[in-house]
Amino acid sequence: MMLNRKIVIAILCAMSFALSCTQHNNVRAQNISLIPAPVSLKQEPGHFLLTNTTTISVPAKQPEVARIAQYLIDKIKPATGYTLTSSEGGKAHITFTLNAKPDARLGKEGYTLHTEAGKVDIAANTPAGLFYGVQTFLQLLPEEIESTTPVRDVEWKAAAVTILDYPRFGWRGQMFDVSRHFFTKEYVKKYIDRMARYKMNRFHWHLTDDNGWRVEIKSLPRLTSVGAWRVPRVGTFGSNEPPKAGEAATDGGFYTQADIKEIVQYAKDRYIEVLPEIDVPGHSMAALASYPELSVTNDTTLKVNPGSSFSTWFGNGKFEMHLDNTFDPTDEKVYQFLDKVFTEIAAMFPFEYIHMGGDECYKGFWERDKGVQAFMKKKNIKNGEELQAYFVKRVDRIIQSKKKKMMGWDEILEGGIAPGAAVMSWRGTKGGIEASHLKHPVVMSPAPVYYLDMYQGERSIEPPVYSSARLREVYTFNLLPAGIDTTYVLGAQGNLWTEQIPTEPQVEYMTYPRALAMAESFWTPEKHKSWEDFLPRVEDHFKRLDAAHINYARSIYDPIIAVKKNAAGKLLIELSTEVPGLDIYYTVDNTIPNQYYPRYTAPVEYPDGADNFRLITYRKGEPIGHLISLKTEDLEKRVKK
Ligand code: TNX
Repeated sequence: MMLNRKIVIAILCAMSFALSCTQHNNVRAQNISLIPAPVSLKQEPGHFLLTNTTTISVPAKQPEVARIAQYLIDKIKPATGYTLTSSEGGKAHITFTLNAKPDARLGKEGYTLHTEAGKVDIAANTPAGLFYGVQTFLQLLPEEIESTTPVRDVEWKAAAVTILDYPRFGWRGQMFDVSRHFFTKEYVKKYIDRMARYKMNRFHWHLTDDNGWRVEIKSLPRLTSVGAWRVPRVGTFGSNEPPKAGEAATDGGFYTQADIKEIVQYAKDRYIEVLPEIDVPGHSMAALASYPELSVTNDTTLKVNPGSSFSTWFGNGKFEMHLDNTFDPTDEKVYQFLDKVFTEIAAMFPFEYIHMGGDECYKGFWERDKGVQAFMKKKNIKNGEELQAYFVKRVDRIIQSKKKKMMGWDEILEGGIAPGAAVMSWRGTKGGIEASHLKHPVVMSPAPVYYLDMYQGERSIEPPVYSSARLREVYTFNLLPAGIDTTYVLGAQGNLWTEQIPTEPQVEYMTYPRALAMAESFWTPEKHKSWEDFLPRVEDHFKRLDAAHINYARSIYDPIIAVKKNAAGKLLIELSTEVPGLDIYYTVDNTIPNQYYPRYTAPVEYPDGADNFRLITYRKGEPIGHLISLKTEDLEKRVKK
């Protein structure tokens, strides 16, 4: 008996030793599923149990830390029904510590987190670090913690761990375009809160474009009384019917300056800086519909665009605009206008940068205008690019006069970059590489991979966009391309353009899960990243997103379909999946495929005379993907030459 007990104890010790020695970086073991994966994590046996008597202690006279404790209390309450209390100093179960002597490993945003039976210690050099420690702690609790209503019969356990964590990049951004479609102040807050949950810290707010001006500028009231409103349309954005004569512009909205202040504070409370974008000189139809005298065409019939077509795209990034959506770079009135805009913007947004757009500016109306030609001759400006560079430099001076730094899309490199300007690389990574060599700060947000408006799964059932970015591509993308000078890379971001995103559920569908892949790419050391390890964690987080009622996309479960022609000229269909372990069932006879139909094992030769190829994925005997149906002519169109 005695001996047996000794043996049992010896085995238990050996097990606990083995466990305490397991050094996971990208862990999912033992019910731990963290996104982004921390720098280092050590799991120990046991857990911390959260109860309605759990107490929190914060350092004395640190209202900011007390506020973070309150954030934790507020997050825990809906699901658990517990109202935890926090007090200054003294003994408690959960302790927040601001390191008296900074821990050099942690920097400005890192933290250490230790959990064990009866105790949680979160320490950091800064409140931001503590906030991220809280986010990690919340992810250690069961997924039901995300519920907005009480969940019974859950043991609120957090595995015992020791975590050391800090970010790879200081700029971890998400851009939200509220011009193409307007989203309410409440929803913008939701979007920001969800960013913070995954340790994102820059909210780039695309506030103006052809389809709506969304920020109140008190000295220029028409920008919102006219520019925030367009005629209502449902349909495919880009092919909508143009405004009809006399039709009322009833669709849209804008944020008052009070709204903006509220959102900036809300973001700040979550350690997120807000980068406002005023997109000029192109993409400005809403502003010019309000003040038509500011373009070279002075077109007083111009209306805020309701998603109707006004341009032709020739490929290779070449395009022509049929309506003038461009400010006149030769008119002093334009700079007076922009001075007013940026004065008010600078007062509303405390962040050090202001984004001035600068992308996709059509120069045709300028080039055809006699006045502009004379101006260029006088100033020895040789072409449209140089004229845009002249404009951008003037804007840079305005922005600097408001004690802010300017950022722009990578077009601001063309014709010579303004001194001190930072570049957002969107046309792939080459703009980023170039700017880094010119010693200008860079944010990497290359299309299509970091474009959250791209479709993420099987094309026929995803929104109509021009290119794709699947989760695996987003996750495995190397955001530091060969040849870039990394000293100038501030970080990276994902951009949610909303031409094809009219609703809140669709915002979520396009953002998640890809924002999780970006969050990990921007935070976690590159050497710890692994797609095989990330994928099951994403699936664990699907349960958290479900509990939080977030409409994430399940497109990863849909098959990847490639069509070729074989030597006999027949269609050959090759199927694969992003997620391992899925079965694909298909039919070619207009019936609905399921587990009783053929399972895909090798490329399928599509029979002559068939009308439809239908397929669906299963996992462990259960359907998991969408039912997909492709007509023969769709298959023909997909043939890879
Ligand atoms: C290009 S990215 C744009 C946006 C569009 C986006 C759609 C950039 C600077 N310009 O205006 O919304 O593509 O994917």
